Parts: sequence; C-alpha cells; structure tokens
Amino acid sequence: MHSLKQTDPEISAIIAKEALRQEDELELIASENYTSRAVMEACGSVLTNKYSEGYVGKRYYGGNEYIDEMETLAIARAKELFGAEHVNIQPLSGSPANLAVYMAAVKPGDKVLGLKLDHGGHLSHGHPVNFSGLNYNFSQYEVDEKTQRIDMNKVREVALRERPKMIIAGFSAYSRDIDWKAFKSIADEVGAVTFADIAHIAGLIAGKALENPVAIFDIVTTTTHKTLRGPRGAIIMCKSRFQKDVDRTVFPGIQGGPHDHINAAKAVCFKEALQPSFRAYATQTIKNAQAMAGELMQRGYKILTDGTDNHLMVVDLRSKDVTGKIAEVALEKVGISCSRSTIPFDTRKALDPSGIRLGTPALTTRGMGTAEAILVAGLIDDAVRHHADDAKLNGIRAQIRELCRQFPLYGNDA
Ligand code: DSN
Repeated sequence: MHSLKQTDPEISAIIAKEALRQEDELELIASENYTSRAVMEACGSVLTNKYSEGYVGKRYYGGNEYIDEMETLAIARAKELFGAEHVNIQPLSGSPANLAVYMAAVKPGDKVLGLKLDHGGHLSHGHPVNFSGLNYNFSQYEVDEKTQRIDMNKVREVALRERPKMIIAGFSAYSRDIDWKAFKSIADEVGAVTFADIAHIAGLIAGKALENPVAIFDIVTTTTHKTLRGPRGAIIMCKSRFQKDVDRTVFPGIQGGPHDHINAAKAVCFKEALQPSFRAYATQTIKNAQAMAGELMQRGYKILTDGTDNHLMVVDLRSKDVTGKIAEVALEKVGISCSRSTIPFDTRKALDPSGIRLGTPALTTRGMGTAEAILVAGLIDDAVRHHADDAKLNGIRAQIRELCRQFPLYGNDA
C-alpha cells in the first residue's frame, strides 16, 4: 500500500508543517501535551480497522480475540495506575465521558452542583448551552471573590440549600489543590453522588504529585491527552456499584464501536505513566509552573490565587492594560501558544476576556526545567509589553525558536 506522502501529498505536507510548528514553537496551552512516538504508533496502527461493539468477552462482532487482549491489559494498567475498582476505557473524549456519568448516576431534571465555567469549571459541568446545563437542573458554586479559591464553607452552604443528587469537583482553569475529602463529606451530608473530573491533573495524580480522589469519590473521569500525555480520549473510573450503569451508558447508551487504536494508545500511556520517570515528570511540571508564576508575579502580573499548586495558572491582565485576546495574539506572533481565559467575575466577554491561561505540561515534556520556565516568563512579559511592535516581536520569536531547538521534540521524522 502507498504511504501518506504518495497518496495524499497535500495532507502529508500540512502534517509536516504542523510537526515543524510543534518543534519550533512553545506550547503553553495547559490542556495540551506531546505524546511519545510509542503512543502515536499505536494510534496509527491496524487496530483502526476493527469493530468491537461491546466489552471484553461480549462483543457484537467476530475477530476480537486480540482486541479483548488489548482492552483487558489497558483496564488492568489503568486500575493499577489510579487504584480504581472499575475502569471503562472506551469513552471517545472528555465530554462524552461526562455525559455517560450523568446518564449513569442521575436523571434528566435532577439537581446537580458544579463549578461555574468562568470561575474555572468546564462547559460540561453545567453551562446553560451544554447538554449538562440543558438537561439537568444545575446550581453552580463560585470561587471566593477575594482569594479566587474554592471556599468549602460556601460549597456546603449551596449544597445544603439546593440538596443536589450529584456534586462535581474538577476544573479546567483553577490552580489550587481540591479538597476531595471535604467534597465527599458535603456530598454525604446531602446524600449526593460524588463525581470528580480530573482531566487536567490526571497525570499529576498518576505521578503521585497530587492527591488521588479515586478511592474517595464514587465516579471519576479523565481525558488521557493532557498531563497524562496519552492519545486524545477519556476513561471513566468508578466504584463497583456503578460499574453496570456506567458501562451500559457508554455502550450502547452513547457510543457504538470503540476506537481500538486509541484504546491501545491509552494502554501505552498508562504503561508510561507507571514508570518512575513519570513521577519525576509530574513533580517537575508543577515546579516549572510555580517558577513561571513566581517570575510573572515578580514582573507585576496578577496570578489568580497568587500562585499555583498544579500545572497551570490564570493571569489577570487588567493591571497591564491588555486584554486576553491581545496577549494571546502577541504570544502567537512570537511562537507561544496559550489560551485566553475569563477570570472570575470578569466584566469582559469570553471571546476577549481579561486573562490568559498558561500551563507547563508540554514544556516539561520537552525537558525544560525551572531556569527555562523563568526565561519563558520573561519572554512572555516582553511580548505582552511590546504587543504592538512587530519588529520587537520578531526578535522574541527568534529567541523562542532558539530555545526550542535546544530541547528538540521528535526531530525530523515526526
Ligand atoms: N478544552 C479543554 C481545556 O482546554 O481545558 C477542556 O476540555
């Protein structure tokens, strides 16, 4: 059979350009990372050819002997990594995984409690335009206006008032530890199911750098492509009593055939995350984020909560008189990808909010340490200050490219 280059030179050339972009630019989007070649090899394998609706030993198609072997191994590794009673590795991505949890644990119209999106939550935690907010009766807790931290007394207050059937803990833009036990105790007080979405911090948990909620919570979801450094996808972990309902909602409730090539790549990433070197990676990712946040604060930037316990930080740009969009565009011009971000109680709109979110998972995968994190913080400051000066931005871009070349990613044959 022909190679991609022979069959489709246009797509092949686009992939080559993206590979070069990834080599030569700095990735500071907190939810992105670089997988290993081994993970990508599994993603690009013949397993993409197979249909395997159902679960191990109970498929609706023949020829699944090796797929069963792969899925069994993936589940065993995920259980070992997170200490889960049950794991479903088939969810296609984070939102479908979360949808499966809602369908398994509550009924449409039931009350659910989650962190508000512009306070660091996620669309699927109850935003009115998302299936979660459309189908369930959401109350949302917020961070404290002064500290920008989740105040567990306030969460308890809302929970006692609303008496939700399920409480969600988890975030996509919050930089402090979550008090899992306090969430569990509030949920027990009101008789709610506990659901943790650890998509952002799963790798830090797997690397033993943050507390693991899997033994504490009823149901936990995570994507596999963020700090966990695997392929795009997700898994659901739960107590045995939710096993049947969770499995039934993933298939046949929501999905058809699982993506076996991606699930094999998940197994590879679990194996990688079980290695001692992954612990060093998780710890270094946090140290790098703390170094970057520290340097930015030294340079007069307001970091929400005045620092970070994990891999990310949200920078409030109001004191610098630039918007999130202006900063994001300036950073893109110098070869740094980041995402604009609302800040709690933001008066600006989501498309041009008051902040940006930065994260260190990808930069740490390249092998960068705290010295580079501090250097990058300085370059971010330079780019934001000179956002209207293209000549200056070009100079910064050259510095970024030079730094990236010192920490090569995949080399020429990505
Ligand atoms: N889009 C992801 C993020 O950037 O945090 C969450 O789904």
